[in-house]
Amino acid sequence: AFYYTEPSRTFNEFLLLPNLTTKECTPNNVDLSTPITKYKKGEKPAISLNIPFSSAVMQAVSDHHMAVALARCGGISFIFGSQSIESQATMVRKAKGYKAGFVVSRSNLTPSHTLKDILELKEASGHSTVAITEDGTAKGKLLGIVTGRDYRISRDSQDKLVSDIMTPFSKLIYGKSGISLSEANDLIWEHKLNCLPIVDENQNLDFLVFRKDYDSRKNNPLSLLDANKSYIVGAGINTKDYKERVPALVEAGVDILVIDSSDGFSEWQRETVQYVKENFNVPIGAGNVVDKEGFRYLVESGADFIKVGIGGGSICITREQKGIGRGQASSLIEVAAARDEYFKETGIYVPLCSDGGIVHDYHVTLALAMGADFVMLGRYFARFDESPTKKVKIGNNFVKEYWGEGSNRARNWQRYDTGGKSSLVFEEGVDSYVPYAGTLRENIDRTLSKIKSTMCNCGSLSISELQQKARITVISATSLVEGGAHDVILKESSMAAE
Ligand code: MZP
Repeated sequence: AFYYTEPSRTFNEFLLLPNLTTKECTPNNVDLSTPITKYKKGEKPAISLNIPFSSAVMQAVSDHHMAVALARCGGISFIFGSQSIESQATMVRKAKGYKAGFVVSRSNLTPSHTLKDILELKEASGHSTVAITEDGTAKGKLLGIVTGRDYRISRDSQDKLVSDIMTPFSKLIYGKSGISLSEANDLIWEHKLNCLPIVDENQNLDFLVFRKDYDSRKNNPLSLLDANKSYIVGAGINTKDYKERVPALVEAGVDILVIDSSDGFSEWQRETVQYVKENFNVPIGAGNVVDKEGFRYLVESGADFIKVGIGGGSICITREQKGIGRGQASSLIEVAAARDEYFKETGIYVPLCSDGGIVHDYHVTLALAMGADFVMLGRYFARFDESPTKKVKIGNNFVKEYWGEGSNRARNWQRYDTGGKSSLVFEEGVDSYVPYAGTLRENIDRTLSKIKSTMCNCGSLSISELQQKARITVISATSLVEGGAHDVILKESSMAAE
């Protein structure tokens, strides 16, 4: 046997040291955009994200609702593959079908309604509702109401609503998430567009509302806004039924695939990657691996990004059950070095996704500093309203259900198969609860603020700059204690926040 001299380490064992923070190094100036598909030096990746976050390929995490919510924030979901091909393709189709806008409904609306009535309606329904008036002011004649896409009546028949109901009032032209209201106003002014921008709760453009006589063929603002009509959506596949699953997902409009496996260093993965590369023009990630050999094997098979991590997931018991795996930080450090070496040799940059084991927000920053281009999280997203699982009250607290793909509940045997029976022979994951944490948007905004702030401490305005400049130290067990509140008597309010 070969023995590693270094122990296998987790994110908890590291800290970042600050570098000089220059005056222009402020959180507002930090750019978190990141590549997720390989690219040649000097060229641009086919797909990049605005924030380095992806949600896990899990039943309890990534369905079409999560995909839309996370894409709206600039990240990506990989819709879970442990379901029938038809239902996964339907989820992809739904997520792709959701446009970056809302639907208009005239139900309950008569010409005599005032803006006040509409606002009351909004309160009563609990949905985000915006009134559209002829001149865009509260005094103008009411043209229509715009409701959130979760508006009950519209949920199953959005397309019909858009064609039947919206048209008489006004035309919606979809905008691009991530454009701020002031940028939108600049564009509107510059191109003399006679329209009303509708923004989301963060003052980012959701869409533009035009008068119904607006001729978008002559002057299509989409071309003026460098815009995607739909969100970027990923999906997980396995190495068993890929010849049937991949065509259906591609037909449904999937943008990127990932092979979801607990151990990706296998000939099955090579065959799956090669099949996709030979037959489709859709990028595919592979994994999971924890070392240089696994990285090389999958990249040389053609993978567009590599997923790193075995056994670090919060619901994972693979290390206990089978005795394989590696501390997430050690895996990432070795694979990132292999990626950099490969880049030097070939001029091809292969993005890395650090998957599993992120517990604290700062673990994301550490993962990026250690060479990850984006992270994949399960537990983190499972806590939010947008995850597909039930919210339950236990004692005085709300929790959400969260179970592993290798648990008896998910029975995703394809993820763990090493050849043999087509069934889950023993469990590698648990069924659990996680504390309910509210909406994805409010939580991710807080996490992003922390990441940006740490990046400023490290004097870095982008992820690649952080990767180059970061200075990281291993910490001792006693300095870990020093890092939390210590030697004080905590007041109750602080204990609750702990
Ligand atoms: P976490 O964010 O909850 O710590 O980890 C999520 C990751 O755990 C997933 O992306 C996946 O790689 C892994 N996972 C999912 N199911 C299991 C299991 O049942 C698992 N063992 O390890």
